[in-house]
Amino acid sequence: MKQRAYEVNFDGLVGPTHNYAGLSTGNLASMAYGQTVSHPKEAALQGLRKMKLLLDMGLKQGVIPPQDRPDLETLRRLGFHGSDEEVLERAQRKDPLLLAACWSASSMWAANAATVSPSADTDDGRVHITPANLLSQFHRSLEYSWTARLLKIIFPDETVFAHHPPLPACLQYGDEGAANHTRLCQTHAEPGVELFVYGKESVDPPQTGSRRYPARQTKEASVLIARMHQLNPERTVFARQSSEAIDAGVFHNDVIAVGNTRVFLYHAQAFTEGTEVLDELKRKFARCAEDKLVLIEIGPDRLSLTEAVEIYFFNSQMVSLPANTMCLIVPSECEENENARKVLEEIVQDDNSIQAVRFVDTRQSMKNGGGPACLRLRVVLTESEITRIHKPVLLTDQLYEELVEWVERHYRDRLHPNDLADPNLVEECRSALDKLTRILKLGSIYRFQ
Ligand code: SUG
Repeated sequence: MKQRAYEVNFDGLVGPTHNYAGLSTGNLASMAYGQTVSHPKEAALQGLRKMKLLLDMGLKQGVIPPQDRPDLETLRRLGFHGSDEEVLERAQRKDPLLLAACWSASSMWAANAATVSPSADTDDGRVHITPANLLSQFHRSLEYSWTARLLKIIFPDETVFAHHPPLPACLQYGDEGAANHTRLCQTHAEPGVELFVYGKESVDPPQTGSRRYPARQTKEASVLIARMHQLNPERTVFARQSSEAIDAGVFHNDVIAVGNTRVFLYHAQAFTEGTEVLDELKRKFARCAEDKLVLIEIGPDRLSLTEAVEIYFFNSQMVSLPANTMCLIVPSECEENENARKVLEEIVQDDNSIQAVRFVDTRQSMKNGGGPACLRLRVVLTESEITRIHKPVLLTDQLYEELVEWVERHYRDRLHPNDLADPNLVEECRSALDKLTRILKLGSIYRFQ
């Protein structure tokens, strides 16, 4: 008999250096809130509460620890010398944006950590994992080498987990991970259709594509990942984001579409040649599933692109509950928006398995352009694969309590980009992360350890 499989959401734990530096062009929230005060403690607690909510719903939830910041090694490589204190002070004076990039807690958006294909979809029956190179933003490109090491620690057994290196670091292969990847299937245990969404292609003639803001994911990257993951072309779909969407602030596809098992919820303006994409999805889905694919399209008359981006309506998590129904975990900004409330009511009334909506407060993350779905990396695992992972990162009631206490003890209430030259903050972060590795039983994973 086929083993059961579960979607395990691994959320990025918000790091103690969570700040608003305005680093991401095309991410409207990051641009709007840059250089304002952040609240790291509240940010981390909001993230933990969301994880606990899923745990309480009977779902499996994992934790991905934050990266070691500031990245002093990079600051030194880029020409700032002296003691730690001198490096910080000089970088603050000469290049405050570079300094902020090296302090960014951006690895919290675990949807960008990697692309993961479950074993049911791959030729060799292993779970395939490719860390994203995140080339399009300098501060995010600092994440991938450590992410690759960490994922090998969390998913250690190479007979079960196939780890690929991040794609070569060149523009043509810009990859942003699972934020542009959706899997549709009958049940998590069965082979599914993997949808890869990209924003540009290197053969694009000049003057095509988005005008106001840059596209991040390339088609070449998506195609390479599908090949490396040994996916069946009959169950793989590539779709291009519409330039309109990118120019409205949709820097990743998970800002405008979300899917789970046999349900796909998306905005009508999400894709270029949307009708062809949906036809291909339906056709390929029909070959591997008993049920029909449920497509929930939201047109601009119900929610405009601008509004959808403002409240991150589609950056919701769509999860299967143990009782065979689904729940949408939606940013609390949607609760305050009349159009969004109406659309949600209609979705729940329609015949589509989604029977509940839960609003979550992720406002601290949202001010940097990261909603509930950005904070998690979905990993579909069979029962026996779950037994092969590093289990101390799986959330339990006790781990939740320990992490809350750890945040309360180590995190600052407020942080402004001007605070990033403070050498005390370096020590505070190291002592926090050192303690965290003990809580999560990870050994010495940080450079300073
Ligand atoms: O890459 N923001 C992140 C948000 C990532 C959201 N992820 C998904 N949609 N899956 C980004 O733009 C802002 C950092 C700053 O401005 O301080 C930032 O990196």
